Amino acid sequence: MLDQTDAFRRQGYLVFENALSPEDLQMLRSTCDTLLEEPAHDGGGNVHKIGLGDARRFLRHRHAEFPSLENFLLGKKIAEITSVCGIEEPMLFNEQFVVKGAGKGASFAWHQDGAYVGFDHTPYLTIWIAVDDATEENGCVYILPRDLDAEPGLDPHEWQNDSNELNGYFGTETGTPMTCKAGTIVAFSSLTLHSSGANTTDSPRRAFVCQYSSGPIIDPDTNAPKRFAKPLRV
Ligand SMILES: O=C(O)CCC(=O)C(=O)O
Repeated sequence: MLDQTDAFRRQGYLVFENALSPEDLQMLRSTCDTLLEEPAHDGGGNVHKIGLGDARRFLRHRHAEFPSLENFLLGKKIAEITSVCGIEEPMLFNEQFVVKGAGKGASFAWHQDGAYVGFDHTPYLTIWIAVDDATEENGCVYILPRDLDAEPGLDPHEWQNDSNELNGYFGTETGTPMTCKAGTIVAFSSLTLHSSGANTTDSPRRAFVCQYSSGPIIDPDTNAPKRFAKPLRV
């Protein structure tokens, strides 16, 4: 485990293949499909409206309505992953499905997740879960490996009005494609630059993203936790 924790610090991400039980994968699929029946909207953020209708949908913050999802989010598998990635006192900070529509699914520009927070905070962990197989054709995630101790900060990001997103990398590297089977977890730091491609296939590409901080992330404007601050139940 120390080796894995060290690898996470040195490259900014870890991949866990076959990480989900068939039951949890099915639960994520059915929850996502239930939410997809609702009309598409702008992604829901107060500051950043990153949704693009059916092309890039963010189905967010609904776990309290789905007890099996909440159990998963606060349960044993998440405890294992957060522990390996060095998150102490893990708390659920944020969660959302990310769905790229069939044949027209939009890409997502290079960014560090922490750039979307909007104020200084301790870096946190993003757990990205393939709900469908992820391929370069259907919009898999790409990662730029990062040594988290050598490069501990946020890079400058620019808001792009045409594509409703922040862009935080303007170089030429193409990144490492996270092609994987459904049920794989890619865990990366909120400092790790990542992007995702367009979905050119004729099926939607579903993923689930949940994020864990070490203790709450307090919004200085409200003095209250931003989004969630739910401790694990294990
Ligand atoms: O699932 C994707 O396409 C990427 C999602 C992502 O980058 C994010 O939620 O920060």
